[in-house]
Amino acid sequence: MEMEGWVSMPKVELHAHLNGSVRDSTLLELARVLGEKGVIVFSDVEHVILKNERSLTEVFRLFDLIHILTTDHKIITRITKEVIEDFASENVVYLELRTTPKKNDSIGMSKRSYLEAVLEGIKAVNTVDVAFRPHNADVSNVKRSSLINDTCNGSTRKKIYVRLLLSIDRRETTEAAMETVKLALEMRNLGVVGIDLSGNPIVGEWMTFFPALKFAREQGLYITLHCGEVPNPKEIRAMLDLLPQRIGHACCFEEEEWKRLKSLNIPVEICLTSNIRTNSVRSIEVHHFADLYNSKHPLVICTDDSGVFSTSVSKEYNLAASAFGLGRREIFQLARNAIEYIFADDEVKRELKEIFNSAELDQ
Ligand code: 6MZ
Repeated sequence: MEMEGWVSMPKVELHAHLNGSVRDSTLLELARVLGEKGVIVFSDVEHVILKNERSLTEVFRLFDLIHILTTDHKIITRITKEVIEDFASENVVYLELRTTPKKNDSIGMSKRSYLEAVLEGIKAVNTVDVAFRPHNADVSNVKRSSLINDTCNGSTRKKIYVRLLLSIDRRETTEAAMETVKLALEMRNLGVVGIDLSGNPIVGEWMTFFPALKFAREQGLYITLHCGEVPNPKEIRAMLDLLPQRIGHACCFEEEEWKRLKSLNIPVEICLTSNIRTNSVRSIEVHHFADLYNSKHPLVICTDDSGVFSTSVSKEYNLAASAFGLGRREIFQLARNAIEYIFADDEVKRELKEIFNSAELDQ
């Protein structure tokens, strides 16, 4: 199938890191400005941004560079707006965007003000209607009755649901992680639905994050964890014992861990290009997608970092289809199944099902 076919299909994106999803053109523009100010040497970073294959370690070095480029409330607002518009332009109808609230005293940034800048970015989106507050909160940001392709003033408007997950970086302390969870709880009626644990998988100890994650779970926040990006059986077991509502990656699982995951039926966020580029999985032919798909384990195809890995949800669907011999119908069904694994209420699920049903009739 042509790329256009994947682009036009409604899609659900559940694993996208804000700073990993920034357009190259924006990163280059930001690098140029910082180069002129003498903060960085533009030519040094240019080739790093226009990248290719890179190891997991190099990816985390790149994130440190991206964070230098995006350190500013205004820029956080801008990239949030652009990232949502980019996903919406390829017909993602439900997006869970995750980001790590950052504290930076030198520019007067707190975790809260960082998150407020993200929320500003959501409100600034103008190519598409954005529904980001839970239904039981204020719904004035978008007409409740409007579905996708709502006709407004004679023109057709698209709609995207956006929910936020706050990430805890594995470099953080227990206190910093706890601060993120408390912030998520305070911002619940503004579309924050859950907590993610991410960052360099060889950094940090599970017991550092556990108290904050346990607290988040007890408070009813949804939890998704980067799990098994590197071999670490002890941590994988502890993570599954927390009963997260989803996990990301699951690249380095052994027999025992697969058994446990499958018996718990925890949905897996699959990021094919990311896993291959970072060498977390040797090649697409041996990717665990195939086994999970064949055993009907809940999974969802996601991008991880569409900017860093030069991908999109459409490209990931296309890759899954060609690598595993799946047709449009099967991929459509996978996207529709993902509705069950989203961190939103039944009303949103019902509306998304309607969107998929009408898209199916259009085929
Ligand atoms: C683990 C990852 C990741 O939060 O600054 N991140 N963590 N594994 C991955 N696989 C390649 N890709 C991204 O977005 C960037 C941050 O997301 C996490 C890292 O902590 C990275 O610094 P935010 O918006």
